Amino acid sequence: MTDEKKTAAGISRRNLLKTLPVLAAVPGAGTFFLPGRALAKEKSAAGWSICDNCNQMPMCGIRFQRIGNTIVSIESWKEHPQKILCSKGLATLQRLYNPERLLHPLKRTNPKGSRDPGWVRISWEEAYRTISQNFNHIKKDYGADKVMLMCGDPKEPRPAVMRLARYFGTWHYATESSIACRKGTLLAETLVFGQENSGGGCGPQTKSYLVMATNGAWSKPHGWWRMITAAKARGVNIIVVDSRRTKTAELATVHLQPRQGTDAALAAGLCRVLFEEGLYNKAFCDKWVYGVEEYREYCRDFTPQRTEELTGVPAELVVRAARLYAKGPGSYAMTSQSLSHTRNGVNNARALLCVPAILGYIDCPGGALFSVGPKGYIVHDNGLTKDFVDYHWFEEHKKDRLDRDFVPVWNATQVQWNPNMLPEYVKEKKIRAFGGFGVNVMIWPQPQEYARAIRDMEFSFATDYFYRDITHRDMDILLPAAMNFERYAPFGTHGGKVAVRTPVKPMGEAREDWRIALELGSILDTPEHFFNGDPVAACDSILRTWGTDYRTAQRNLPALTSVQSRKQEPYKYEKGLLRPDGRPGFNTPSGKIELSSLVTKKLGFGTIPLYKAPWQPTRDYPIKLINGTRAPYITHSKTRSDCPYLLEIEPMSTVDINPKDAAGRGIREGDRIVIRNPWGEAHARARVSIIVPPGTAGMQYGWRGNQNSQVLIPRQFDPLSGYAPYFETCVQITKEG
Ligand SMILES: Nc1nc2c(c(=O)[nH]1)N[C@H]1C(S)=C(S)[C@@H](COP(=O)(O)OP(=O)(O)OC[C@H]3O[C@@H](n4cnc5c(=O)[nH]c(N)nc54)[C@H](O)[C@@H]3O)O[C@H]1N2
Ligand SMILES: Nc1nc2c(c(=O)[nH]1)N[C@H]1C(S)=C(S)[C@@H](COP(=O)(O)OP(=O)(O)OC[C@H]3O[C@@H](n4cnc5c(=O)[nH]c(N)nc54)[C@H](O)[C@@H]3O)O[C@H]1N2
Ligand code: SF4
Ligand SMILES: [Mo]
Repeated sequence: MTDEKKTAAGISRRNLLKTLPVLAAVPGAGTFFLPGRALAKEKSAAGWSICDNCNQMPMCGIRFQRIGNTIVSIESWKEHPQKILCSKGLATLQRLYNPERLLHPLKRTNPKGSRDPGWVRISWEEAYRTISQNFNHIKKDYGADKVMLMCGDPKEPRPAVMRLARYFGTWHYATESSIACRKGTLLAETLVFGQENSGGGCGPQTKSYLVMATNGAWSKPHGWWRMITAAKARGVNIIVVDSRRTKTAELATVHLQPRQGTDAALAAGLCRVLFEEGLYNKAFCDKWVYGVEEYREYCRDFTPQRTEELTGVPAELVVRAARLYAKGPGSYAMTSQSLSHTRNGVNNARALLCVPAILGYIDCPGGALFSVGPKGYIVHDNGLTKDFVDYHWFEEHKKDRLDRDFVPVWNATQVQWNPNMLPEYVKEKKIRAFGGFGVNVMIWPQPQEYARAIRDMEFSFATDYFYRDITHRDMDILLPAAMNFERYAPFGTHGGKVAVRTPVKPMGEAREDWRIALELGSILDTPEHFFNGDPVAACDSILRTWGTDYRTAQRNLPALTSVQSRKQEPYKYEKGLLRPDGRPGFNTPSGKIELSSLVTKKLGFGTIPLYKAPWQPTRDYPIKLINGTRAPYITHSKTRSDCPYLLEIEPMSTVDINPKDAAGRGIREGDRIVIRNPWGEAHARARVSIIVPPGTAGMQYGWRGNQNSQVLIPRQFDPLSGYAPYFETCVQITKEG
């Protein structure tokens, strides 16, 4: 890319560089720095923060050098358990000083739908006054539940925003996880095991490891990649179930490559081998697993040959993988999304979970241990603690939520609302106002319908780092969010240790999301519930229950601070440690692991996880598209414009296409291509690669304009999770022009 070339947001590289004395990237050295000549006379000091550039949770540790209030270099925080910054982590410094950042509150002055919203700068006071007047008016006239609050993929604002929803009084609180991300596969775990776990680790006693549709080499380059390469070196049998030949799959002892959306058939085939050959753990099943006979009966038809026909996985590999995995103790990794992105997604994930379940690999030494944390900590909800967000209140109001008819199983099991029918709710005036923290309408299939829903609301506001045209143009108020280097909250939790930060002052008038949520809460409700708007006091309310506080933890830096935490132990189900009533067993209706779910049965959604044939390729649309596989240097929509350094690696939407499919279409590496199906059309360029098998294409979603692949996805949802079929649609790919 030349200096003059504009990025997606219209920032030129020269423009960016002008804001800084010199900006140099030295990824090889693991340091990203700007040796500022103008700043050189002041003394430099060290500081610590946490990377948020793949939005996983408070994740990898960052050590930085500052001169005055300017951060001049960042590197890995060596005392932190997640200590190797990837390219996206190093690029957060470039994001921090990006001249396109939102730095002041803005309000629109032209009517919604105008080409130019007419943004003008306003004070924080005016912004808060406008938001509270509008929210209170809707609350008074129609009820607080007509206001929706939402966090996009950014996980860090969530506890404060959920608390805001609770005390404002709306149970219509949604996150990217209740739209499309990890809650779908966690729902599968909840139905089978009675709780979320997100897979298990691969510890010293683990002998076999089943990787269920995650390419952690690229999506979790922190601890997970180190863990699995160490496992490989120890001789652990790694079985990877992935439709593509990924970097993770290349480590595998056996790679099972099912066609997308066929995992329930593959799982039934694997279980059949385990049942028929007597390899399953009969004693464990007799005592702790419900529905074994029903599922075993169902699996009978899934002979290795039939499994091959349905999934494309060679029969002999099905048998080999089952036998190998049975040489346990074994554990498993679970994708945080890919399996749930087909119309049968939750059942595909549930079916794969039956494999470790019937082998008894759950919560045992070397198996998938259920994770534990400090008191009340919700490991997979980023809600920090149940008390902080008042889970109980959200549980009580599940029955009042709008998703009750749309996705009854979701509604019965989740505290977060699934808002995927938003366009309909807005038309019916069931939702009238919107408050979003780091939201992106492109997360949804047919995003233009959701953008219209936001436009048709009576009032809406959002906080973000940047102005995002498609999401923000029809909002009423925009608020500038402070970045990871500029905020206190939240802290990171890593087992029994917490990581806190020493932030610099935010640029412009940006404020941290927690502060915005707490200040709004103080106005809309009462300051006592919102720590008088102080994020550190809010963190302290949690940390004190764990035996420490923010300032103490800051004094311990760079060491992390140990907190009171439950110790990890196996066989928690035998000791009554998994159920709220303290009785032995799993937290399911039967008290056992449920291959046959009493929850889905009660709600009329069947019992065992059945295979349902996914959409099949046709003559007109012969290629199955995986619209959303992760690339190592991209996160969703955002890194496209915020970090020009990353954009140089991949400057436009790039689609992996198999050499056979490419040759048949006269497509060569780098050619411009068009992807079409009955729902839409998107442009991209081709990367000819064997990472995808013939008949499959893969790409990372999130590009804007005519590269927006989200228009290819229909609004047809998995009846259990309400998630869209991002990984199931069939397309035609042709050379442009
Ligand atoms: N086709 C397809 N669609 C998908 C997926 C897929 O694989 N394929 N994946 C789904 C999944 S798993 C996910 S997680 C979502 C991605 O979810 P998205 O919501 O698309 O995620 P991002 O683009 O990372 O970020 C959203 C916005 O938050 C802003 N932001 C980032 N950090 C902060 C912060 O700390 N505070 C504030 N206020 N703003 C912030 C960013 O600038 C950006 O505008 O997409 C889902 N949709
Ligand atoms: N670099 C980077 N890292 C990220 C993110 C990012 O945007 N960029 N996003 C973060 C987020 S929000 C999430 S949710 C995670 C997701 O992280 P991962 O779970 O690793 O997600 P993906 O890479 O989308 O999908 C994993 C694999 O699923 C395979 N797959 C697709 N469909 C099927 C199927 O039907 N069956 C089987 N067996 N395999 C299938 C794909 O080939 C792909 O290799 O990554 C997180 N980490
Ligand atoms: S993996 Fe990379 S982007 Fe994600 S938190 Fe770590 S350094 Fe940041
Ligand atoms: Mo996600």
